[in-house]
Parts: sequence; structure tokens; C-alpha cells
Amino acid sequence: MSTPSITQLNQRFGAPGRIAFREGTAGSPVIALVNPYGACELSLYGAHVLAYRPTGHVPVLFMSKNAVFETGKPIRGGIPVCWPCFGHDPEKKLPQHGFARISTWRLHATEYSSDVTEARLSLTDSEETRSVWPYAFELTLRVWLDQRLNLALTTVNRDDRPFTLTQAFHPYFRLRQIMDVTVLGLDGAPYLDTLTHERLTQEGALRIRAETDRVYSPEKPECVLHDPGIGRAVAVVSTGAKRLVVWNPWVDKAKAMPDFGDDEYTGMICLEPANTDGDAITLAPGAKHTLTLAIQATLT
Ligand code: TA6
Repeated sequence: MSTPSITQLNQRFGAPGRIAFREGTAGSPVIALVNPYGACELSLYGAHVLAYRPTGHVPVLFMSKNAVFETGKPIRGGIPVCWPCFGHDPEKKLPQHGFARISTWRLHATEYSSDVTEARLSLTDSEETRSVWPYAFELTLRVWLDQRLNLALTTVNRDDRPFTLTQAFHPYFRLRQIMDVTVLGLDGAPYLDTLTHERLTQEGALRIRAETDRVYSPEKPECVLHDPGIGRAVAVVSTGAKRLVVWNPWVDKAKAMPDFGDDEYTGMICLEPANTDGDAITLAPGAKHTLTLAIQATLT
């Protein structure tokens, strides 16, 4: 599949001051979407949102200074798309978090109006994907910017057999200081601690004081990240998922990850709407499912 040149993309899909293409990561074009409320950048590699800055704000998403931008490698920051598996594949055929985040997607369309700027990307099965996941599928990611950053991931089963998947949006949020932030909206929610395999219940606001890797089952898969250091609240709202994963690698795991700075755990947290841990999605032939994420930052 040959990717059109940057000039061709700008001529066909660009719009001055609103939608622009540049050479980008892992040999794939990057799309900049702009509107009066902010700007974001999205790579065709992995359909990966790399950056998001609402007007009047510092960036909302974290990107590691050691992030690797190479074909076949996941990008450490922004919003990775985990599909068709979240975490490890029990059958050991799929890569960690699936192949969508290390695949080159096709640009479908762009559009804009006075308040909204949008791009739609797609990924369909290939010989390569069928060698690790033997199904026909159509995956579409819609990214649109209004007062919020919005993502919608739609899976259509194009096979003649049912298939089951797990998935997530894996956003990395930028913080001033992890010790000062609180996450609200999870009080009373049961969670699986994937480090100890215990099933526990959240009491009160969530504060991070150690390596954290938890799968929450809140009533509504949404929460608010309060960051007094930056002076803002970031609301994370989703539909189509019953789980919210919270991750911070802390000291040792940070040191163990080559594409992550040793001290960068103090400046990020992942809050991930997910279909996992008993919330896998099974689709009959022709059926579809949509997972959405909306991010709204408010100065406090
Ligand atoms: O979402 C949490 C998690 O599954 C953690 O277990 C940790 O591995 C993290 O994702 C990052 O995964 P990655 O494959 O990007 O290194």
C-alpha cells in the first residue's frame, strides 16, 4: 500500500489553518488538527495521537523524551490504541497490546466546520495480521477536536465466524508532580491489582505512592485527574467500556524501560478506558462495537 506524498495529502485532505500534514514518525505522515479550542497531532503509524494542547493550556499528553519512533515499535506516550488484545495475549500469538499500535493505518477522510476538526483512519486485515489473528475485520478510528479531544474506535467483524477481542485507549497524561495529583471518580469501585492479583475496593480519592497497575470496574468508566501543580482538572469520559486501567511504572519499572526516562514516572499517569478483565467483546459476523474516549481539560 503506497502512502501518498505530503504534498498530495495536503492538496487532497488539507485545509489551511485547520488540517495540515507533515513528514512524521516511523516513516508515516502526521496530521495536525486545529480549531479555536486547541490543536492535536495524529500519526498514521498506529493511528496514534501524539499531542494535544487546548488553547491557553500546556500540553495535556505526556511523550517520553526517550520515545522510539521506529516501524514495529510502540510509541511511549500520547494515546496508543491497544487492539485486538489488551496486555499479554494468553495464546502468545499477538504482540503485547496487539498490532494496531504498530501498524500503518490508511487515511479515510478529513473534515472541518467552525468548531470541529476531524480525521478518520482505518485498518483492515492483511496477510500479516491474519498470520497472528486469523480474522477479517475493519477498524476505524475517528478523531475530532471540539471543546474536547474525542476518539471513537469502531470494530466491524468482516469475517464469517464470530471473534473476541480486548482493547483500550492507553492515554499518557502529563503531570507537574505525581505526588500532588488525585484521581476522583473511583471511590467505592472494585479493582484488580495486576501486580498482586488481589481484588480490592478503592476507598476515597486515588493517590499514587508506588508502582500502580490496576483494572477498575467503576459504575461509569470516567474519572477526573486533579493536578494542582499545573492548576487544572482533566476529565476522562468513555463509552463502550466497563473498565478503567490506571498505570504508573514508578521507580524500578521506569528504570527497566529503555524508551522511558528514569525520572519520568513523576510526570505522567495513564488512565485507560478498556474492554478487559471479564469485559472482552465478542462480535458475530457483520456486528460492530465502538469504544469512545473524550478528554476535557479545565483550568482550576
Ligand atoms: O496499561 C497498563 C499496562 O498494561 C502495564 O501493564 C504496562 O505494561 C503498560 O501497559 C505499558 O505497556 P507497554 O507494552 O506499552 O510497555
